[in-house]
Parts: sequence; structure tokens; C-alpha cells
Amino acid sequence: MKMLIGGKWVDAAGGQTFSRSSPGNGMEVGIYPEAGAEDVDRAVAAARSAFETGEWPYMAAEDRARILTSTAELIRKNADRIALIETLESGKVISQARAEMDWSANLWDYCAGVARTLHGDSHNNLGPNLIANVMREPIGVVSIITPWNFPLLIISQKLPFALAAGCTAIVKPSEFTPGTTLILGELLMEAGLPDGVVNIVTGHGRPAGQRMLDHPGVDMISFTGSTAVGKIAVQSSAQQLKKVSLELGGKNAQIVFADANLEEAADAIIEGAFKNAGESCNCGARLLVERSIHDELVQRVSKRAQSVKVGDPLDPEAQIGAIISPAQLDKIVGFVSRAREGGAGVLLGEGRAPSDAGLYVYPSILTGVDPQMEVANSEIFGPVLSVIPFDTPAEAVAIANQTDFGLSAAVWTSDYERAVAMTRRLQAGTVWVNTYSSGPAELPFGGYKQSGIGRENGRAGVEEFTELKTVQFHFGGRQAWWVRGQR
Ligand code: TXE
Repeated sequence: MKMLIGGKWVDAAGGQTFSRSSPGNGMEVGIYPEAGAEDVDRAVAAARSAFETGEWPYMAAEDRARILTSTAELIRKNADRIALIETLESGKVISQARAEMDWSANLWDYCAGVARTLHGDSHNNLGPNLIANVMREPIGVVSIITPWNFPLLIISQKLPFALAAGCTAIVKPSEFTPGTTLILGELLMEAGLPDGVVNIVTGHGRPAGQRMLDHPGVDMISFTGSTAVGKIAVQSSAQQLKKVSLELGGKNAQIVFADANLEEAADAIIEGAFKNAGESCNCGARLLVERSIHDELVQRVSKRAQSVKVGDPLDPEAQIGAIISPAQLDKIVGFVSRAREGGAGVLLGEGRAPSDAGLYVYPSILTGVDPQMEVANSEIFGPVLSVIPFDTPAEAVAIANQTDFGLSAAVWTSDYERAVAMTRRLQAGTVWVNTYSSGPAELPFGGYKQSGIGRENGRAGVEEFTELKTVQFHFGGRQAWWVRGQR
């Protein structure tokens, strides 16, 4: 496939390419241009010109919305094709990839609505001689860098929001999963998006991604990925004081009290910890359980976990597919074996699952985890659940809040007074009560602490991509400044 720059499908200036092999079976599934700094510069120039002199930022929201709606329809129409590429490149199971297509299309639909309701404010209480408009304008050219765990879904949490606001963009998908973002580029062109509004480069973090962070022609960085690269983005942004929006890692806790519906909680714990092979920022990697029900809940969870099917991502029955890369697989296995050496009990299969060419791990449940252990604090990004008992709500809050992250948390209890008290104390951008993992397009999503900066989705998700401009209109004679006073 080729890259999309200024409405044209192009190779990298230097002619280099890279390939992607499926983590499910080791077979090559895509060859892509390896963008260098020169390609990013061309993409930024195209986005800059589409923003400065193109129609997009000033287009009636009605017309922008039409293109976003058409894109949603095209995603649905092409869902099988996109889901297949998603599965081949990411290793996620096909049933889930298919569901993510609908979820993604829904975000484009939502943004069509938000585009039309986005507006500023007007002030008419400023005295007889002044009225003012506070206008919400697009921030400009945005560098959007995405990871590999939910390729189409994550770009759909960013790009339609930026477009709804009237921004133009340069997009770089992960080097592991460029295919579906390029297909999205095709769909955007088919939907009638003007040339240069969205430019897609394929390549690695260095040099392409880094140039997207550093480029002086970029007004804003929207990044989802590792906390380490998020910090690099903040450093790079300092050069021009670009706005930065970051969605980073998590070490999310599901807190289960003795009065909870344990059957439903057990199901959500499995889903939270093992969905997408745990390669999710929202992974419910920690189970904080009230001590009196510890054994019962662990037994329920491990019984359910035993029936989770690990295997070929293309198998419609598989629930956990392949791990994205050998390095990620080693990282997961390393965490589990260090936890065992540190005294944790390991329930279920431990480590790598046998396969001739694919990258698979068994889900693990770690018991007897001390809150101070590495496994209780670091993001693993694999199907590993750490179980930590607690005795009081205050202790549960303290353990839940002790990590550097603050993305999400869940509380399971039938006592809503307790639930409300817990939600107020948990340091997390999303708190679920008696559920996990839902994420309607209407609701803001993002993290406290080192889980990120800013919010995606909802009205807040569009407002991220805007600047406020205050315009004051004076009427009547204007008093001289020395009469008026120094204001
Ligand atoms: O992420 P990277 P990796 C976490 C998770 C995982 C770890 C490493 O814990 O194990 O990060 O994953 C681009 N300038 N998350 O190494 O490197 C890169 O090309 C600009 C959590 O894959 O952050 C890709 O497009 N861009 C996360 C994107 O950053 C750079 C999802 C993400 O890659 C760059 C993924 C640079 N210097 C991993 N270096 C989540 N929040 O869900 C890399 N990139």
C-alpha cells in the first residue's frame, strides 16, 4: 500500500519500505512505505496548506458532517475487509475486530452530530457599548500518532473529532498495524474529504513519528501509546509550545466488595483482564477483593478463565489471539516469572503457549500479590490479572490510587452509597460501578496522573481540538483612555 499525502497515494521519498508479518502465524501480510523526515515535511506542508488556504476550516458544519457520516457508512460497508486486516496485523481475534468496526463507525457518526452543535458563546451583559463573541476555532494542523492495540478504534477517537472541529491532520499509525488506517484514508477520499485535510504517513517512531512531534508547522500533538513516548511528546512540544493531548497507559483496579453480584463481577473481571489479550490501556489488571470473599471470587474467576480459548485470531471461537510482537511477549512472560519468584501464586497456564509460528500466551491469574510488588504497579499489557485482598474501603482506595497511573477503575457493590463514596475518591478518568469496559461516544475518556493529558470522546473530545478566540465589538463613542481609567 502507499501513503496519502495531499490527496495523492505516494511512496516514501527515499523509496524504502517495511513489512508486517502476522503475529498469529508469522506470514507477511503487508508492505508499506517507510516514511522519513522528508515525507513528514511534505505531509505537514499539505495539511498546512489545506488549513491556511483550503475550504475545510471554514466549511459549513453541515457539509463537514455529511463527509463524517459518509465515512461512518463506508466503514460499515467495508467492515469485513477492515476487520480482516486488523486481525492479521494486530493478532486480535476476528470477532472482536468485527465489533470494533461498528464501534469505530459509531464514533464517526457521533462526530457528525457534534460538528453541527459546536459553537462559541456570546456576551451581551458587558455594558451599553460592548458585546462580545467567544468563538471556538479549529486549533490548526494536528499530528496524530496511534498505537497497535486498537488501530481503527483509536484513530476514530481522534481523527473525526479533529475534523469536526475543522482541523487538518497528519496521521501515523503504528508500524505494526498501518493497514486499516490507510484503508480509512481511502474511505475518506471516497466520502469527499478535500485533498490535504488528512495525510497518512507510515513508518516508525524514529524518524517519522519524532519529526511529527518536532515539526514547527504542527499546532497540536494527539498521541496514544506508551508513557515513555508520551513524555517525549511533551518535551518536543516545548519547542513551539504545541498543545499536547495524551492517552497513555493504565494499571486499572476492579474493586469487589462482599455484597457485589459475584457472578457478574467474575465475568467482568475476565473481560477486563483478558480482552484483547490484555493489550489495552483499560485492562483491568488488578483485582482488589474484600478479604472475606477472596477465595470464593478467585475460584469463580479462575473457573471462567479456564474456558477462555487462546488461539488463531482468525478462529471465530478464539477469545484471546496473538501477542503483537516477540518483545511484548517476552515482556509479559518476564512479569509473570518475576512475580512467581517474588512469591506470588500463579493460577492457570504460565507464560508462552506452544505454537509453531505464532505469538501466544496463556492468561495468568497471580494470587498473593503484595501491593508493593512490581506486578501490582507496572503496566504489563498482557493477559495477566493480579489479585490483592483488602479489608476496608479506605484500604481499597489507597491501593487503587497508589500507582503512577489513573486511567480507569471499577467498583462492585450493591450498596450505592458506598459506590458513590468510592467514585469520589478514586483517582481515575473513568470509574465504572457494577460494570466494566463500556465507552459510549458521548462520554469523555482519558486519564489522571501519568495516564495522560486531555480527554477524548464526548464534547470534550472535540473541544480539545479548538482554540477560543474572544472578539469584542464596541458601539458608540469611545472614551479616551485617560478618562476611562487604566483597564
Ligand atoms: O509503544 P510506543 P510500544 C504501552 C504498553 C506497551 C508499551 C510499549 O505498556 O507494552 O507501551 O508499546 C510511535 N516519536 N502502550 O513500544 O513506542 C510508534 O511508532 C513519535 C500503551 O508499541 O509508544 C507508534 O505509532 N512517535 C498504549 C506509537 O508511538 C513515536 C498503546 C506507539 O508506540 C516515537 C500502546 C517517537 N520517538 C502501547 N516512538 C495505550 N495507551 O493503549 C514511538 N512512536
